[in-house]
Amino acid sequence: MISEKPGNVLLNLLPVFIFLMMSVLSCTTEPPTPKDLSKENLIPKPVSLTATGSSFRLTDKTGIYVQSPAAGPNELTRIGQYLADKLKPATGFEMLVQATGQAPPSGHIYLAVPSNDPELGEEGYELNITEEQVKLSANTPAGLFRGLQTIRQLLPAAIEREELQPGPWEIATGIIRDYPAYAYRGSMLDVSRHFFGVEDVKRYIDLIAFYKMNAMHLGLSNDQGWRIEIKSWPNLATHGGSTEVGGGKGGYYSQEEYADIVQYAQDRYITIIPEIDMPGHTNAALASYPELNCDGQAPELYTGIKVGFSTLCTRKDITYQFVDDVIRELAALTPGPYIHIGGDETHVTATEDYIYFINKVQDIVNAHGKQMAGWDEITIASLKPTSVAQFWSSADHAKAAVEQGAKIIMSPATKTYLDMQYDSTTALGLHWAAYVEVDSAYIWDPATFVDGVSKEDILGIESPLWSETITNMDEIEYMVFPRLAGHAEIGWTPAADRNWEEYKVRLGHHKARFEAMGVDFYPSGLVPWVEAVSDDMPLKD
Ligand code: TNX
Repeated sequence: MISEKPGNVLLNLLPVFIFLMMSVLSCTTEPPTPKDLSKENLIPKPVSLTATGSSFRLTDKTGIYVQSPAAGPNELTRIGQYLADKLKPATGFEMLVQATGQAPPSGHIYLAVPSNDPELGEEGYELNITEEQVKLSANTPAGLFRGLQTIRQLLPAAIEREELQPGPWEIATGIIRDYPAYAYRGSMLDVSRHFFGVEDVKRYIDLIAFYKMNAMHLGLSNDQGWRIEIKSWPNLATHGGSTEVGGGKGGYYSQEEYADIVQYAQDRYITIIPEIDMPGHTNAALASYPELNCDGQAPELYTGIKVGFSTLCTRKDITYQFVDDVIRELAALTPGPYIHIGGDETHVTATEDYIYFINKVQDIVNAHGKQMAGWDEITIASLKPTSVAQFWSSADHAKAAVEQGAKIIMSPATKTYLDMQYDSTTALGLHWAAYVEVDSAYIWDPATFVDGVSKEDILGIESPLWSETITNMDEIEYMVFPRLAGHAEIGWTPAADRNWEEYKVRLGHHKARFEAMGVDFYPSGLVPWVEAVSDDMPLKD
């Protein structure tokens, strides 16, 4: 054992000393620092903002008040506690969360619902910041939750750090009124080509929540793996989930673990959209149960990255018994409205068999109380207006959705596929659709991308991360960031307010936030990255 030298002990105490000094300073009644709300680098950019030039300062006396009893004190208290927990590590402040029937005293954060403000809709919020109070109001708890992300972004980036930081913790004063352009703003993580555990999925959820997304699509099955326990067909997970691309050990979520993910997402007002891909992309299921194959022979498990070679046997009754059991168990675990049935790249399914299959599966999904979502190929079947087509490449399929009155989720591969390489030097990912640099991922408009598909036909936008080449959380983050921030803005901010030249400057300031959150990101040469300012730096490494 090496004993510590006295000098080292003093050095180790330095952060504590600085913190004590800052605490003393923050207790004195200094005048508020002038600050310009319009210079803050918010992503997504808010719909409207008025700056009033001063600031509100968080101190160890600041509390969080939630309006009670509206919408049930428990839910609002939980949201207030979420904010308190986010702010605590870096500030060291133990913010007390308390319910109140009246306007709270000066010096605090106040969360209020409902605000009966139709313009704000389901997820909008109004943030009214004065020297005396930060008041966040919304029609719904979901709206408050989105607004809390704005409060995080208005604080110095160091607020995201896990260790104590010096502050000061000031928020520019003014009024923000903000609400999303599209109802659906999501991302997909393919957990089947490579398996990612519960903690990785939760981190992904937290990261998309920071950019106000509200949907997380999980690719739970594919040729290379089946990742969710199905109690009535147990081999799906135990055998079908036992490997992954490259031959690693794979894995699957037990129903309890999956329910935990769903709850974690729900607490962040994020809907989980589970996908079981069929009738193609089914080798893992076919390998687990021979009776699902037309010839009754189970194939070997598959660990390569080819697509389009497998199909369920669409004319066997047992196939629909299987689909019914899987959808029933999944629907019971799914509070959200959609079950995604894949339906893509069925190169070895005859077209008439494919249409027959999708029509039957749509009925099964509906019978279990859910709406069917599927990749754009499903539009060649007879879609109900409640079904949703996810556009990834075919304009004709997108138009077929519109003709049938079904809504569209926009995921053009050339713009939103997060597994597409940034350029020819990117080590991870693929490039069959395009190289997608950070500017290209941002510069497009869902409402004009496909001729004949307009904003009213579109539910929203989603960025999928396919995981053939992605094996761990660092690699996930590198492909997702910073492109996902741009996709989040496309889904939230009106098209007329979006401009790459202005956006890239705001994005440049998010470098400090990525670093504070420990997010591994691609430092594109197209973005004017801004180094963290000194008060955003950690006190120690
Ligand atoms: C196409 S897009 C696929 C996926 C692959 C992806 C790789 C779509 C609906 N299917 O199976 O993982 O390309 O980029």
